[in-house]
Amino acid sequence: PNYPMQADRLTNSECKLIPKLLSIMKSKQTNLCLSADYTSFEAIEKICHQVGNYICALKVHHDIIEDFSAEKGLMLKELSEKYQFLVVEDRKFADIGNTVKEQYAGKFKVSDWADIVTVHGIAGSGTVEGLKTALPEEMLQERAVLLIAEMSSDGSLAVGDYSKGVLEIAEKFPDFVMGFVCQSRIGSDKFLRWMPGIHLAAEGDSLGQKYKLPEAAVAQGADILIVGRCIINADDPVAVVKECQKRGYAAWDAFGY
Ligand code: UP6
Repeated sequence: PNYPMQADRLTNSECKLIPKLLSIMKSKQTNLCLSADYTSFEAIEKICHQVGNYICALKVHHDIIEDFSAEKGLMLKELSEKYQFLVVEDRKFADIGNTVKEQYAGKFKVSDWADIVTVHGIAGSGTVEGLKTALPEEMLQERAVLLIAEMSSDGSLAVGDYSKGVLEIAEKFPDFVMGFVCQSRIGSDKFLRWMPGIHLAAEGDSLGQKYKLPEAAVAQGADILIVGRCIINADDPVAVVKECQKRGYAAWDAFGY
C-alpha cells in the first residue's frame, strides 16, 4: 500500500507539535518513546542522561514517582530540552472537562512541563476541551494530547464504535490532538500513532499486558514505539534502547512515512 510521506503529513497536520516531533525523529533517527516507569526521580534523571540521545520522547507516570513535585517536572523539561525529546505525562485524563482542567494545571503543574498528555474519550469531547481551556493562549501551540483509541491489554473495551468515537473527537480538535495511542493504523494520516505493548523477548505480563516486536508494531501502524519494562528491567538498558531505536526506526523508515 501507498502510505503518505513524512512531508505530506507535515503539511496536513494542524498540530504544531507534529512537525516538531517528526523533525526530532528524523534528525536523531529514532521513533522510540521510552516509558520511564520508575518510582524515583533520580532513576529518571539517570536514564535521561544515558539514553536521551536515542529517544524521541520520554513518557512518565508522575503519580508513581515517590518524590515527584512540580519542580521535578521542570527539571525533566530541562533535560528534554538538553537532549531534544518530548515529555509525555501518561495521566490518561478521563473526567469531565472542568475536572481535568483543574487536574492538568493543578498540584503537580503537569501543563507546565509535559509537552503531551494522554486522554481517554470515555467522557466525550469535553475532556479535550477542558484541557485546552487550562492553557494560556500563547501555550496552546506548545502542547498537545494523545487520545487513547485502543489499548494493548487483554480484553480492552476500547474497540469498535468506541474507538471510532475517539477518532471523531480528534477531528474536532486537530490543532491540539497530536494523535492516538492505538494498536492499529486507525484514523487520519494527519495524526501520529503511538503504540505501547512492545517487547523484544516477552509475550505479555501476568496482568493482561500483551507484547509484540517493534517490527510487528510498525506493520500494525505504529509511528512511535512506546517501550517500558523491556528497557527499564534489562541488565543493560542502554543496549536495549539502542536495539529498539535501530530496529524500530529501520522498520518505520522502510514504510516510507
Ligand atoms: N500503556 C500500555 N497500553 C496502553 C496504553 N498505555 O501499556 O494501551 C502504558 C502503560 C505503561 C506503558 O501504562 O506505562 O504504556 C507500557 O509499559 P511496558 O512496556 O512496561 O508494558
